[in-house]
Amino acid sequence: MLIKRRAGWEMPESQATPEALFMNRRGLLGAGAGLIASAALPKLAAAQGADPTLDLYPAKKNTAYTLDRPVTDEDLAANYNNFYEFGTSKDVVSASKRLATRPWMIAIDGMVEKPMEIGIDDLIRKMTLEERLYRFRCVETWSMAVPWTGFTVKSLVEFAKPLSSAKYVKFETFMNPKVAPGQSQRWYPWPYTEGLTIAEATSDLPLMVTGIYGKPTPPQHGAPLRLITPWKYGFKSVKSISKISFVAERPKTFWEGLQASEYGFWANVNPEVPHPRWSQASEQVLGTRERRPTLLFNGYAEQVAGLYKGLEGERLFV
Ligand SMILES: Nc1nc2c(c(=O)[nH]1)N[C@H]1C(S)=C(S)[C@@H](COP(=O)(O)O)O[C@H]1N2
Ligand SMILES: [Mo]
Repeated sequence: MLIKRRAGWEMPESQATPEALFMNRRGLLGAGAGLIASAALPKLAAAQGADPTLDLYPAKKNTAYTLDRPVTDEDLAANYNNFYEFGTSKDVVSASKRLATRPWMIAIDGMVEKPMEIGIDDLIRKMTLEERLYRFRCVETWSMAVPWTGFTVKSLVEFAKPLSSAKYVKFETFMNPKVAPGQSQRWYPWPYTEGLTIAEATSDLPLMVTGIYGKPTPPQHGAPLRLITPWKYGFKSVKSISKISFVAERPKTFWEGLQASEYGFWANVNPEVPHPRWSQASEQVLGTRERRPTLLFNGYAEQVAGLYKGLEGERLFV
């Protein structure tokens, strides 16, 4: 495969996958493509009206979360995105406008007292929105700092009432290749899937994000609902979620499905554990010339290190 060389920190995650793997995937994944229930498919966007939850913004600021750097410029964050469903470049703004984010159903299923489907606006109104400033760190080594609006994953878990047999929460992005051209590339293990342990999910930091910069999330940032886990690499923060499942087995994540040696389930930020193509010792702060030293757990060690006691044998930082 021809690999186009770019400045180190700009080399995208897409270059992780050797062509051989692409070819295998193409063969393996052909069969399942027709099985998605059409009722649940997000549609192509027509002229979309005002967001039905606009009255909830700006949400109350949670001042417990502070930054060690300025907030990233809004336009910059909104025009430098990873969203492979709409292309592998950082410029997905116009392509992602094809995604109709209303109506939008979220399935909550698996090991729960009562599986359900709930409209995004009903779900949001059952939860308490708050705004938090978080650092964000992509494995490609760029970083930003943004105000997210959302509700805690912990409150979602309480709402879903999982059975004690559930050990993980699995999050899946919508699936509709007619809207998201990237999903026609069948060598990727769509739908984009991520997961957390129940212990991680019910800790304080993870957010189900519905907004950014005091407004509902624009499509390119993962509307209408995405995950944010600020102590993990950005690929954990799955966008445009349509299904949340409580399961007993560790879910196979999208990037693990592509290249397990480079992208694992845990993906906790650690400056001392390099990725094969990126030293993780420092990060490039978006919109500045500044490189800052990477911090263990992206600076959130105090809040999350305890989650990994007894798991030292795991590949916690890949
Ligand atoms: N569904 C989906 N979610 C995704 C991705 C993706 O390609 N598809 N990219 C991930 C990666 S690698 C990063 S760094 C962040 C980028 O989030 P942002 O574009 O809002 O900054 O989204 C993550 N969530
Ligand atoms: Mo990323």
